[in-house]
Order: sequence, then structure tokens, then C-alpha cells
Amino acid sequence: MRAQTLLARFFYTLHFQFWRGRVVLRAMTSLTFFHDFLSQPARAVGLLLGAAKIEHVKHPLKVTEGEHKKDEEYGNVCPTREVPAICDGDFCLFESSSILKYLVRKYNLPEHWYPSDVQRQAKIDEYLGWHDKLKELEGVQKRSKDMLENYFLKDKKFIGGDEICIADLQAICEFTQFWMMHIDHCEGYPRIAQWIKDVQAAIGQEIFDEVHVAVYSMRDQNMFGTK
Ligand SMILES: N[C@@H](CCC(=O)N[C@@H](CS)C(=O)NCC(=O)O)C(=O)O
Repeated sequence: MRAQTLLARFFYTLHFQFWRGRVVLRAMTSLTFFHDFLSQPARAVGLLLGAAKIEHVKHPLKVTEGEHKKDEEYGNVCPTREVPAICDGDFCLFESSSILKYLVRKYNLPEHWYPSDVQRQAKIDEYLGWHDKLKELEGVQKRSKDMLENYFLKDKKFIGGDEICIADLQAICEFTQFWMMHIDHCEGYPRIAQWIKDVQAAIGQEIFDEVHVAVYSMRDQNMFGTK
């Protein structure tokens, strides 16, 4: 693990607290986020961390340079050596959908992200289950877009209803992957086109752009072709 990350984790584990009239140094749990923002599931987790303002230490791993394979300790964090993964203190977790659910519950995030109501939650799990079994690039193929437009969104603003949920984060990052190639995949899909705007507004443009800096950079350098 990088010295920089270890140092950041050390400082995050200490904070000052008032206790019986005195200022004392107390330990608190640190959350480390292992990611590469060129990865769709890593961006989905990054969007939740940013939108929900969850304090964390970022540990970037450049997948294109094989850093996720070379980093000695990363094998202990994530057995598959994929991104994203998190460590909350000594508790480590991989698989983006599991991470998103964990963050909502652990950090007591507002209900809309992943509601406790059994049926509303099941509808979000329905999307996530479907999403997780899509193979790479399938998220933007006609069948998937038809499903999103006519079934998962249908007459709702977001996948879970009136407010944004973790399923929206997973779904939108499939689309933003193609922004690198100047493709928005929205032609003929008016609900998806509107939903993309609504998701950005719900997250906040600043956070959304922060997580997409690497995508914008690839796009602007025309790494995968021009408009
Ligand atoms: N199902 C996993 C997928 C993770 C995944 O496939 N990550 C890719 C980047 S999008 C990765 O780390 N690839 C590197 C590799 O396989 O060597 C999740 O949702 O977290």
C-alpha cells in the first residue's frame, strides 16, 4: 500500500473530541476507497461517497497500468483484484452493489438511496441483480436500453421512484463510459435522456464532474475516436 495512503489513513483514524471539559484525541474508523474512475462500478461508488459526503481516503489504482495487480496488499483487500473495493477500518468489501448497500446502511444515509421498505428495496435489487449479470458493454445495447426506458424507468423519474437510489448510480455509469467515445446512446430513448439529466442534478454537477474527470479527459483527448 502506498505510503501516502497509509499516512492519510493514520490521520483519519485520529480526531479531536471534547470530553469532560478537555480536548482529547480519539480514534475513529477510516474508510478507504480503492478505485480507478475509468471503471463504471468504481464511479458508481465514487458518486455515492461524494453525493452523501461520506469522509474517506482515496486509493487510486491505475488498472491500465496494472496497479491493481502489482499492489502487494490489494490482494488482501480484494481477492479478485478488481476495482472498486473499500476498507472500513479492518472490514474490507468488494463488488460495487454490495459496497453501495453497505455504505447506505453503515452511514445511515437517507432512505431514498436504498429504502428499508421491503417492496421498494426489492425493486432496486431487481435492477441491481439484472445489472450485475450484464456482460461488459451490454448496458447500452438495445435490449438493455429498452428495459431501462420501458420497464425500470417507465413513468418514474428514477429507477426507485421520485428520488435517486443506488440503482441509478450503477446504471448511469454504463452510459457515461461511452462519453469517452462521444456517444450518448440516448437517441430514440427520451426517458433515458431526461433521466441522465435528472441523475446529474440529484447528485450535484460538481460531484458528478469530479468523478468523471478521467472520462472527460479521455473524451477530450479523443482517445477512442472523435465526434
Ligand atoms: N462486479 C464487479 C465488477 C468489477 C470489475 O469488473 N472491475 C473491473 C473494472 S470495470 C476491473 O477491476 N478490471 C480489472 C481486471 O479485471 O484486471 C463490481 O461491480 O464491482
